[in-house]
Amino acid sequence: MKLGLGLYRALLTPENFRFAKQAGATHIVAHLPGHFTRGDAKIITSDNAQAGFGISEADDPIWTYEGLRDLKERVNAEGLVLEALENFAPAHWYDVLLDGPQRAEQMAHLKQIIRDMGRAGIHTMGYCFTLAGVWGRTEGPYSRGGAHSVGFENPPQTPIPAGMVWNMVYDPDRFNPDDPQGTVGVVTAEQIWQRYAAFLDEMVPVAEEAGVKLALHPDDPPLPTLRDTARLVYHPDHFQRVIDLNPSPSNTLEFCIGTISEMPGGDVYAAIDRYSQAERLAYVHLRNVQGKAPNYHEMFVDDGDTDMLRALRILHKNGFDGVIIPDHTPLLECAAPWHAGMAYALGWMKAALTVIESE
Ligand SMILES: [Mn+2]
Repeated sequence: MKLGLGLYRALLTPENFRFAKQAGATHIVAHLPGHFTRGDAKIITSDNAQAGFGISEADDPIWTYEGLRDLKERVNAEGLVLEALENFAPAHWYDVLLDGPQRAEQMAHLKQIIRDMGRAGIHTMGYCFTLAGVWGRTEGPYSRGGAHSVGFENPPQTPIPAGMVWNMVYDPDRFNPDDPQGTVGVVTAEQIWQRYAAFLDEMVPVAEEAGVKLALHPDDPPLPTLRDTARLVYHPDHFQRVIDLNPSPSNTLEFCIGTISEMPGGDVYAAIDRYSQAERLAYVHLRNVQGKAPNYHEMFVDDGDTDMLRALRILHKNGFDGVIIPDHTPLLECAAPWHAGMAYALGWMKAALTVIESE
């Protein structure tokens, strides 16, 4: 297995690439949409603001062939591999998710992104096919020693305001959380699976030709519906339905152990065993959690419901040789909370891999 670090858009700097390398990582996953920074010190993947994770920008030049090629060159220049991109910008595919009037145009753009990735030599695209996205999280001193992390505490749910999808605003003119100009409305399980199947049917052949794997992240929080919209993968068995939709090796999983452990009725070890044996994991998010949806808190990697050493041993036993990254981690109380949290997780993971691979 290989150790990687996920970096948000604003963190894709030479300094952070060197930080990753110094902490033992060899691979980078670039999470492109989103504004997960507030000030220099505080970076946490939660936002109580009504605008969710912020405004999704459609015209970020990183999404062109040249932008992707330059990103890869910058990562390579520090002696690292750019393993994957994570998540299309909501502004690029809201009507794919909503089955709206610009769907065809947006699908054509997503296909172009996949072709450009292949041409630039970036071979995995992580994505999450979700309408409500990661919504409703709280933030507090939930982790060991009062370290700040995020959680979900079964909040009262409001419909998704028009102009928002994936917990980001794609149309600032329409979006008004105080006086919504309509809502996304109810989306049934049948509708979301239909939309997802249509997406896969069109995207998988393009991904195969480009030499790119599409890697689906499960719904976080894993609930049957969120804000009136049905979710795809909220139990480990649902991954099988995803695979059965299209057996292509380009149809893979962004295997988030944190989200899986939050799934009511799921067995995280059985799920890891099943899907790693099936060789369906593109890469792995390692995150520990206490509790299950709809009530859980994120914890340090060594301090939650999942025995991470056992989880990693199962991956190793099944020959998984891909990249594992810390997902999110609690913030360590110091001058660089996010970096310290990530360095802690990476150090623990590197030690765990050293032990497992020497057994
Ligand atoms: Mn994840």
